Amino acid sequence: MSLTLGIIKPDAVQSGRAGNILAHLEAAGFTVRALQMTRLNTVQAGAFYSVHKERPFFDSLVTFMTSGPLIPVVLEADDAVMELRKVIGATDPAEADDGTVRKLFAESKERNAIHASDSDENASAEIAFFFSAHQTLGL
Ligand code: FUP
Repeated sequence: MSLTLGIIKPDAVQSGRAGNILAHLEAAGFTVRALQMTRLNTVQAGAFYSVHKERPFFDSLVTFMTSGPLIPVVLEADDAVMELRKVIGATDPAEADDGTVRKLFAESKERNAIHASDSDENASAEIAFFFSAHQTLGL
């Protein structure tokens, strides 16, 4: 078993889809190991997406990610990083496979409902970004 970080993004929280997305992830075989609702400020969102800081969509992405509450969730499964990437689908919901979270729940390429870590290394760093030691003691 391994861990990954998912984030139910502000669009999905605001539109009342968070519970359905969590249910979808559990039905897909993930176990929720830690979860919180929080908000990011501009510095925090910029740091989280710093890999994209030179991209034209960066400022808009940061504005979106700071627009409301979001729900980081630590998920466990066999090959969790790869499995969650499969279950969420392509970045743009218009290109996502049927049955994926983004196809079912996302509004657009930017407002795309969910984030998933893209490597084990990034999963560890992203879990530590949102969860402190006492929240992950059992992991
Ligand atoms: P993903 O790993 O599928 O979340 O996608 P990326 O890491 O490539 O992009 C991170 C986020 O930037 C996406 F979730 C949405 C946003 N983005 C845009 O808004 N426009 C783009 O053209 C690409 C990404």
